[in-house]
Amino acid sequence: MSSRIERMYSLACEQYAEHGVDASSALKALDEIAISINAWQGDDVVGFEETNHALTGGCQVTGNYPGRARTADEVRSDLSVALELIPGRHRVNLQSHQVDKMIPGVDRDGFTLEHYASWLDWTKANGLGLDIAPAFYSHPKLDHGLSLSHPDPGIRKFWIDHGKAIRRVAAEFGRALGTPSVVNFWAPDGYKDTPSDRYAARKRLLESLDECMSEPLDDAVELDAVEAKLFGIGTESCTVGSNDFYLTYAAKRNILVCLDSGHFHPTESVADKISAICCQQGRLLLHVSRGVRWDSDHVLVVNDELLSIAREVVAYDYLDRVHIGLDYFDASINRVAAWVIGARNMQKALLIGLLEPKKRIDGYEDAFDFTSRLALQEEAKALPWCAVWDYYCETQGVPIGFGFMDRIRSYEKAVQFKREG
Ligand code: RNT
Ligand code: ZN
Repeated sequence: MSSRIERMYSLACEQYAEHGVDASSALKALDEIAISINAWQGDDVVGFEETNHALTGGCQVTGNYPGRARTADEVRSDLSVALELIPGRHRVNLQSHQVDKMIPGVDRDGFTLEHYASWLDWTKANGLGLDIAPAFYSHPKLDHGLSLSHPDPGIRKFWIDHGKAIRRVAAEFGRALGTPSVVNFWAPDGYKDTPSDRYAARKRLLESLDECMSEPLDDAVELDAVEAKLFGIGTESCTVGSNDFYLTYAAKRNILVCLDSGHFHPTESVADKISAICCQQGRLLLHVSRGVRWDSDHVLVVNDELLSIAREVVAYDYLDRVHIGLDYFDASINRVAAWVIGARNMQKALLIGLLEPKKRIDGYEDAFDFTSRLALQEEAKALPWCAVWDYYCETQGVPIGFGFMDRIRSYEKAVQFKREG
């Protein structure tokens, strides 16, 4: 180990100790947090169904950086490089159209484990968890922008059967890997202009979801989550699955609500929602993302929003109940780098939260000394978390700082730039 990193770490430990914080326990806690990595960043949310389904449903990918993964094998190869550069042990999160292979005559409503067999083998061999989301978009059965809430029972049935199929696949993932697979339901359904009957659309969505989840599955192998969105491209006036709809739905059905940090009004604090939900409901799924103007899916940067979300996640010892997933897709930069930058930023933000002198700040709050609370919260921002982060990377055998770009440059030259189309 380089002595500079060690010296800086030990000085940082001293400084944190003066604030009553044990930096080595913070690192231990960080090391236990598995982040679910968004596999769809690797293929621009295109999937591998060997069809020409256009990308629909408001998921807008922009950019033409070379090297998009064209098969599940290529995504796994790219993910392996990313995972070499991200400290800790993590999970992989799939969109259901990221199949290993298609079986002739079988559409999404009939997907089984066979469609994902290599995903399971690969995650098992690498000690990773595996999550999955049914894709209710980019398919001709998404009609007039509607899937689970479509007025036609035949179309609804197709999507309901897809939801059911993916839950079964997930249960098999969970059983095989010994960690529950989180199934996230996000449907793009909505209206560009003012609908005449929001109620009927929501009633249909509700009934479809109930049917999707009608098969009882053990929490030890599968967990259901539902994700709302304020608006999307083409659904500016009404999203059927709004926040109020899903918050109520999740509470009544005792399932997870998924908060995507790019899916709310920009002045709304997602960080503030976490304790509000966790103090009443069991578990929570986060899709950590970065909204920029109308887009909800930029790569994570360490900004105030990310810091406050991470701080709220680690502050109250309920890490076992909050599942952290990344959700973004950027095709204008190297896609492996997008994973590495976003995941490492998530981890940095969690570490900064874990290193907060919370006991002292709590003490001031308990004494109604709000002046000292503010003063210490601000001083804490300048504590040397970076020395602790570098030490963690070093002990985990991953590159320190910008060093990870060397591996990405050599990989894109050797592998990604050789891909065509
Ligand atoms: C879309 C949702 C959803 C997607 C994935 C790709 O707005 O955030 O989670 O990002 O289905
Ligand atoms: Zn999301």
